[in-house]
Amino acid sequence: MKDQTTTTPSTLTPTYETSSPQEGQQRETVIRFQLENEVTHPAELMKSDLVASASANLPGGEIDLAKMECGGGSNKLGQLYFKVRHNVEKSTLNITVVRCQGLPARDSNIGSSDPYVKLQLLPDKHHKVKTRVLRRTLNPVYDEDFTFYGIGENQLQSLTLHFVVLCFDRYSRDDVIGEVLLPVNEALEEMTDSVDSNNTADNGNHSGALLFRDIAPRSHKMRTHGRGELLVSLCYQPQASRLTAVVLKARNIPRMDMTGLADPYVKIYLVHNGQRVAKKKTHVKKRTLNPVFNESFVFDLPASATSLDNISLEFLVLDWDRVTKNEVIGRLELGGAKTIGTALHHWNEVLNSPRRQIAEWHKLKD
Ligand SMILES: [Ca+2]
Repeated sequence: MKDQTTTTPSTLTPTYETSSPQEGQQRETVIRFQLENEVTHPAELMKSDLVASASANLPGGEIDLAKMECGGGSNKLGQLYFKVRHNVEKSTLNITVVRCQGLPARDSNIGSSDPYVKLQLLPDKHHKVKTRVLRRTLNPVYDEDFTFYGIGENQLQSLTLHFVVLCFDRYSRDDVIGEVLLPVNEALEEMTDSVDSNNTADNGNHSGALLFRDIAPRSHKMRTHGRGELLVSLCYQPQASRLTAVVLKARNIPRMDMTGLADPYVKIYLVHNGQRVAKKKTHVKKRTLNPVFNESFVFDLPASATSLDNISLEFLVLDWDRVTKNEVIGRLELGGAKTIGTALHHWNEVLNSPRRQIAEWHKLKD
């Protein structure tokens, strides 16, 4: 099992209690922390990142099997089912990740996926918890409880639940299937409504109510705001059979961290005949959306490459993350048959002006 705990930021004082799952029992992960900081821009977060999605309630706790078997409705990313409870006396917020249904198959070989769910309370993203990974299923049932301590009633309106559904990958980066964002207040109201409408209220015991949301694409915020732009400079030296790439800077990087910032760095691959033959990377620039790198990389072309005909450079801009795997923000490919737009223009300039450093801005793509 992966590490449950996260690094402690200076403004919070969390402790963790994790009990191991036993057969037939819910596993419970308890997180205690005291919010000392006030929220920075909750309203702004909501505006751009909140994904409005279908909000119909399922009757308390009941699963529509017919719907489940045909993949859970029209959303191709599936649905997430969960429960949210707040205990005023104890100042605890309890979230149960119940299950997902109709997830897309990420492993085409077996037509399945190894999904798990990450949960954090925004705006402080440092307290991530996650469910266990369930193997080879598109309808995983987790029933895992996560309790956040030290959450008073007055804090509820500034907090947002952020679920990310991922597919575990043993060999590479875990794949993000999608996400659900929901203000805590809204979730609690819906829990209450759901209980009332089903007439199962039992002295504030909301165990019968179950919320669900469509899982939205993770790229939502990137589609809205773009993936940012990258300024790179290239120089081709035919005699030395060498290509120099300078990663100068990037701008308008999307807010990967929900704190309003990102920690970008750039990976560069030299591609020959469709194969990545060399790899370099810049340093990570922490907490910025407009990083300045100014790092130069020299690529010696493969001996069999007598020109730039079958050569291209692939730039990947990634967001470094202390807790989870680094996520790709955007890509740029210079050279190669599919190059168009500014990339094609830039590449032609480089070809036509050997031994000159030529810089150009490029929009990052997915
Ligand atoms: Ca980050």
